[in-house]
Amino acid sequence: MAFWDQHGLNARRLQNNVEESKGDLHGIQAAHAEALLPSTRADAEIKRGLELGLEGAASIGDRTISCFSRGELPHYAGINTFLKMPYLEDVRRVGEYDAAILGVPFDIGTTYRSGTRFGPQAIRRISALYQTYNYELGVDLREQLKLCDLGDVFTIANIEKSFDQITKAVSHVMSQGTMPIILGGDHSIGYPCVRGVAENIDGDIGIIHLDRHIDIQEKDMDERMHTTPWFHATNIKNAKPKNLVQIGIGGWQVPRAGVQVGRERGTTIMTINDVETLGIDKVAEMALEVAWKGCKAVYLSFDIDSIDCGFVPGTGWPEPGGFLPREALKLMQLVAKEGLAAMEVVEVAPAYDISDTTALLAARAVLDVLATMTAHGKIGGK
Ligand SMILES: [Mn+2]
Repeated sequence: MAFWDQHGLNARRLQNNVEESKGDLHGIQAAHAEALLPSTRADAEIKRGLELGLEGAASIGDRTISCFSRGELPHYAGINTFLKMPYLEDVRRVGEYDAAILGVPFDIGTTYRSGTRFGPQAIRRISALYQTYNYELGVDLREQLKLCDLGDVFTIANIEKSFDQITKAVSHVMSQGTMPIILGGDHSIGYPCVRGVAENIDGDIGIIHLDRHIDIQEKDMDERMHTTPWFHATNIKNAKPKNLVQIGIGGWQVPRAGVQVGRERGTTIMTINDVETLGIDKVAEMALEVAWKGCKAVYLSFDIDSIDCGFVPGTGWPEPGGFLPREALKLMQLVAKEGLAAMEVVEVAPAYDISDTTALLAARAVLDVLATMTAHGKIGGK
């Protein structure tokens, strides 16, 4: 039998196998799972749009289209909140929501390029590209989660006073039983954010930190800059350094002052080399074990510069050799399965971004975390 004949037989056999076993494919299972999701809130959004935005012109055949855009469509229209979720002007009502987006337009803690004060705006704007449904995760956030956008914290040109504003804002959201999702801003905000979360936890809190930088020296140029959040966060009584996991650290931008503190305090540090050797599943398992040990809650800090700078040019201290986007997304999904008290995405600087890819990945991280927590029953139900 000629080689090509044999090849043809194998191909036919493979085709038969695929037909028999394709039900095992994630892709096929996800397609079936979609049928079980409700569309109640999507229908309500269309009804509301027709009421508030008037019915479409007579020539438009699709009668779900309103005259003024008042919902998800078109994706290029509208005044952008995060994922076009409701803007909650009255922050006293935040307890009605499962999770709340809050922007922290703050970048005076930067030590090289500034510009992350425009991070929240950029992330919100490009988040309009996304639907509320994710095929692989089988979740429709609009239907399964009550999410609002609180707008931004009023930060000023003073690091310490801004920290107090940030802590007060985050603590308020936490105190109402709502998960804060913080859009930075530079990484100095990690400290006041954790402070606001920790004071609402009856017990210890662990921190999972994705970064190329160690960010744990006491001061930088005499101030508490974005190189310092974990020094101060792990001074908080119920945020102990033994529960801080730092993943993706490495390269030529890790100051020795920070390395010394990490060593002295005994934080758990994993390089990209560790990630490559162990694999994402094992890294997530170890991170969860360390962060949750003796703790009641875990905080996730995602520095966008933990990703290889080829994917995220829009950041203050770009560094090659970090995570691939899908590695970081997978890692965050795996840690979100166990539940998170709060999450921050920091260091998006849109002035240096190209085609919004940096801001897009920041939005994507938030969505993946929320969807994973929803799928695993760790959030939702309000
Ligand atoms: Mn960093």
